[in-house]
Amino acid sequence: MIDLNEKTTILVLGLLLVCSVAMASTVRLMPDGDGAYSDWYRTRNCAADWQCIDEYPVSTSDYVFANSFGKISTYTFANMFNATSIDNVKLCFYGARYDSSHRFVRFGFRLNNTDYFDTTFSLPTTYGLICIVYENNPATNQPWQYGEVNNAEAGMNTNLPKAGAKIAQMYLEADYS
Ligand SMILES: [Ca+2]
Ligand SMILES: [Ca+2]
Repeated sequence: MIDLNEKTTILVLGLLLVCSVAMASTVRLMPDGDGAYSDWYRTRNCAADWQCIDEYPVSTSDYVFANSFGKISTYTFANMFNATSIDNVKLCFYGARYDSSHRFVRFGFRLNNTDYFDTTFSLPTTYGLICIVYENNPATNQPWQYGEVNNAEAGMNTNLPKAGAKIAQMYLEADYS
């Protein structure tokens, strides 16, 4: 039922799939500056907000925090180099609830001066790492381009009831080939 050309096509597609899986890499992009918003507070042992959350591996001795409605902070991140294909971008943060009555946070991106805070979490009592996977750029609903990743800000807001958290680390990870 499958003619030779179709078999060849299937074989080539299979090899391409194997090659792309084999060549996929991951780059981690740490914060390198404060973004458009900086409403969250920082512990006194870091000179700027972003310097509380930019270390890897994580240190919880410095962090940013908020425990009231309407606080937004975003950060800029180190750039990645030219990648032909980006499979996904993960927004990762190491966080804990502020206290039992301040535990919800909304995470997301700021892209081209527009906010996309679309993922809400109830954070755990003790610190934990959570990564949100964005297969597409939320501004375009298309696969990410590396220039879009480089220009992205990401962060969090407390624009919901019972909001509050401590964030000790944040970074982006891109799977690319
Ligand atoms: Ca950047
Ligand atoms: Ca920290």
